[in-house]
Amino acid sequence: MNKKRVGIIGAGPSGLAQLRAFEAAKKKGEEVPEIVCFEKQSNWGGMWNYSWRTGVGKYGEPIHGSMYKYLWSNGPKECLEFSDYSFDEHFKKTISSYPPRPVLFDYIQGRIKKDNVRDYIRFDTTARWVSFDDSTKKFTLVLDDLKNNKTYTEEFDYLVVASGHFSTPNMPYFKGIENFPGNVIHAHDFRGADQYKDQNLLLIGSSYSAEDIGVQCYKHGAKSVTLSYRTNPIGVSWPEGIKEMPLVTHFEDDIAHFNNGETEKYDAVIMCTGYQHKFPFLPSKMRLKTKNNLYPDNLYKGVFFNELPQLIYLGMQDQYYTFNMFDTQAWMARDYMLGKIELPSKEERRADMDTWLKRNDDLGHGHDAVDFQSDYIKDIIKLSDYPAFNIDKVAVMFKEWLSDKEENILTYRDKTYRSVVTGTMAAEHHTEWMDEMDDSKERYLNEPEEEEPEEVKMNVRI
Ligand code: FAD
Ligand code: NA7
Repeated sequence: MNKKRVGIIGAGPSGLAQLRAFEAAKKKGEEVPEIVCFEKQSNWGGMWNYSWRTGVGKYGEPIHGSMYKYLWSNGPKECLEFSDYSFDEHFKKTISSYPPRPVLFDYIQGRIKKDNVRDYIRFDTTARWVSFDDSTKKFTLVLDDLKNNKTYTEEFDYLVVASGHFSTPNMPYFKGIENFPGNVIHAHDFRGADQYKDQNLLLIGSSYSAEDIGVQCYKHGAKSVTLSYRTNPIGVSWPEGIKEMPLVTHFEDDIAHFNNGETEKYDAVIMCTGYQHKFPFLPSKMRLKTKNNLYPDNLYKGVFFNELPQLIYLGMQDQYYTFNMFDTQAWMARDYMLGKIELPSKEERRADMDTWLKRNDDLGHGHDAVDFQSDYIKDIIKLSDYPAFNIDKVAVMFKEWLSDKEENILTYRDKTYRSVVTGTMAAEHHTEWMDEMDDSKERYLNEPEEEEPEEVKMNVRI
């Protein structure tokens, strides 16, 4: 009999989790299907694979990356640690709770390099279109080999969509913005705070991007930062130089008008207005249609597309948990594809989703939302052999993280947390985050040499 075939779109943390899940089964002697992962970039890591480019890449594909220079983890690393590959195992030393992007990228790669899964990935290959044949129950993928400028098709029994959902900007229009004389971009194209030094900046939005880009620009020398909110302000106690204002109504040249009647002049605008779930390679009936929230509708157990469970989506929820959630999803999805998990009827799946959707509708912010996602992970982790980790303790850490940010948005990254995987307490970083202008892995992992005292230097000169 022919082996079943699994196609994975995307080699970011979610797609890599799927590859790792199959490798784990293989190591236990289980027979696994033939797997091919398609990645439109030249390397793995998804968002964590930093791109200095904006707009399009060297083959004319839209740039996927939304991360920027000086990006540091925005939550404690202890909340995302792989439970089968600890930070201690990777770095062989104790590191702080909030590493910069290159350090987390290194960690992601460390686990996957242990297995020879790179061979499963076809880089520089974009999934262009998907169709499903109801009689053969197979997917046909139209793929573009970008390097060789060639289109070809392949058939799969299961399709895993791991293409991420923080890449296609949601870019609202505000009257008069077309005449704004300064720079107007979306957070997706923000590549670092340097260029905003000495500027008066307006950021529209009041979630993670607005918070972090605002703080980054403040840290790197912006003259002032205003965050404009539509529904709720972020509401932490901001330092002098950052403030929150209600929503912009319109612009007159470089002047923004706010809906409380106030006006202010700005040098640049950054839309921190979130992202669209965008799947240009999927026909409407297979496409997940959702806003960014903790329980997108039509995904049973958060991953199986209810109309067609052979179509699996990973990492499509808004995220408190990241790497460890993608893992629990990927392990469960693997066991379904291996025939070890049988799904209930479509109606039963609908009823299960409805229960979660109802709870999601009634959710408050903060702690409630953390508990919701923790319960979701508890619900699915029991379906596979993904190594258990103390989810309740991670939930407590998330809640402390929320309080740390409220207490001081500039210093929360100096706090340390204890790993639920190894029990190790994180080290304090050698430099306080507000004084740390270098986000390189080398600088992060090595204690900087102490500056010679001034009198020694003077002696040398004499
Ligand atoms: P992605 O990382 O987006 O990877 C998707 C992959 O699919 C990409 O490699 C892409 O090239 C590929 N792809 C897309 N379409 C196609 C196609 N048609 N054909 C082939 N390949 C395709 N999480 C944290 O835990 N901590 C943080 O501090 C943090 N900070 C963040 C900051 C920013 C600015 C953003 C945008 C996100 C941040 N996140 C953070 C969340 C982050 O999205 C996740 O950590 C993680 O990257 C999601 O993994 P993913 O694999 O689902 O998606
Ligand atoms: P989010 O978390 O989806 O937040 C989007 C924000 O944009 C949110 O505050 C929205 O306000 C706001 N928004 C959306 N549309 C508008 C309009 N039209 N006008 C004003 N404000 C608007 O996206 P982020 O980019 O912050 O975070 C995504 C990921 O990137 C996250 O995982 C981080 O780790 C990094 P609302 O509250 O809906 O009124």
